[in-house]
Amino acid sequence: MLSLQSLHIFAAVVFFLVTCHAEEKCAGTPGIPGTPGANGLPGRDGRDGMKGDPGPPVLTLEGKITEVRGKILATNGKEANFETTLKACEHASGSIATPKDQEENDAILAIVKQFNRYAYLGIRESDVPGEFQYLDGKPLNYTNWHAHEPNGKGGENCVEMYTDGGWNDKKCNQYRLTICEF
Ligand SMILES: [Ca+2]
Repeated sequence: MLSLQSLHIFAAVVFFLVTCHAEEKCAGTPGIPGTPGANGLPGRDGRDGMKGDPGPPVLTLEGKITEVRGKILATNGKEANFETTLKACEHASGSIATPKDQEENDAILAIVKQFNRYAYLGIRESDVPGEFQYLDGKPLNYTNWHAHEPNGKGGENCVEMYTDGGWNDKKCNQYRLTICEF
């Protein structure tokens, strides 16, 4: 049985996924050439979107959506730079995936592994080089840095998740799997 809040979240997630299918605007700026591999995925999604009835889109969510303690994590399967990822998530009334503990990190990792693509997280370097914080400026209460990371010292302002769940500070202009939370 779904609560009203769950329905709102579900609607936001479906909007996020279906909108991306229809408009194909979630893969970054058209001016920068994408890799051929990245272009292949949106094509498959497009066929699903054309069916239009509520059944098939739900089926396509398998592996794209997971839930941890009421927080829903979803990917549209697209790769985008950090800023574009932020916009895509906000456009869907969500925000970029931000692991606040091991359980949430594992849930994001499940999607990262499913797509075998690194993903940006909702964490950014502060004004102090080497110190990272949440996007609202609050200090991190959980970290899962990969060995010898962070090592950018002011030159790598974003954070990506590796396919083993470890974090790496990274430049913000790379193409990474878009994962939002709702
Ligand atoms: Ca690094």
